[in-house]
Amino acid sequence: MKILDGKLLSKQIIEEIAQEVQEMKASGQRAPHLAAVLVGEDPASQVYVRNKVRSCEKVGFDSTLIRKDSNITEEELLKIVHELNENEAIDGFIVQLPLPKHIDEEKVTLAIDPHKDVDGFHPVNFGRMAQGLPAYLPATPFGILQMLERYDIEVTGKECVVLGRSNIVGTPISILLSRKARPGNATVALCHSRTKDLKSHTLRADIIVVALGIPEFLTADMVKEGVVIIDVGINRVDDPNAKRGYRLTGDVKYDEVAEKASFITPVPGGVGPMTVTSLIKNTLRAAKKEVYG
Ligand code: BQF
Repeated sequence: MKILDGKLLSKQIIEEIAQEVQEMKASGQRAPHLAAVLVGEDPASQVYVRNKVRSCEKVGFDSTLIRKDSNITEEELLKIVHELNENEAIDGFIVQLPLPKHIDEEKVTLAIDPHKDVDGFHPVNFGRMAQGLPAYLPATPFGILQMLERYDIEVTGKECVVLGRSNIVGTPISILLSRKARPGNATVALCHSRTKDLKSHTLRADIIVVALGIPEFLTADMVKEGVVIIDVGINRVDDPNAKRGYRLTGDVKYDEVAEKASFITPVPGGVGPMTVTSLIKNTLRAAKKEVYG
């Protein structure tokens, strides 16, 4: 079994991007600039946004963090989005999800200019992605693709099973893995809560992507020998022995599944760091006008 070390890989990619930013600056260009809007005090969201700002600092990007109280109105938030759309000093921006219940996430996502949508959540980017046109890819699927590529894991012709059909992970990764592209050309089954006989699918899979948000859902009896496991889950489970009173666990029962797997991502330190690095990559592409010209 080999560990897919997302932490190490993302460090390498961060160094590559830092090098490129240095060269951009040396040739008189300004640094890429990412803005992030964080609404409220959700502890996980605060960690995620901090990770993103820190990564900007590491690569030499400018970053702007806009923090708003959870009682901000939808109208006020939309105004901030419109200002960021118009601000020529900002190459790309994100609105950290989830948003408070009184704000319509779909409405906010639709208000983001697709040219600056470095999270790749706008339906225009989703549609372009699905048609194989240049697009900002959603960060987690993009991170998974880079991981498969850099670890030289063959995808063409393989049987892939994706568990979970969210708009930001399950659905897009199933499209990307089945696309006529590299990595791609896999045969993909997208499984979910209504799937009948899930085990019959997972048992024949060469590659399994688990994005359910259910701690330790995938167990050893559900997979075949030599399977590649991509665990997208980041679940906080109570643990009285842990420093903060909880520990992080994925959607995979790691110890037992690892014994059968050829490759497996750990949690933490697997897909998570790759997600953040992919956002940085998208911001660089925005600054270089690589996607929309
Ligand atoms: C790690 C996210 C669910 C919902 C909204 C490193 C991150 C996480 C884990 C991180 C995530 C998950 C992010 C690790 C950003 C990934 O070492 O394992 C980094 O910062 N993520 C997000 O912005 O929104 C989410 C998961």
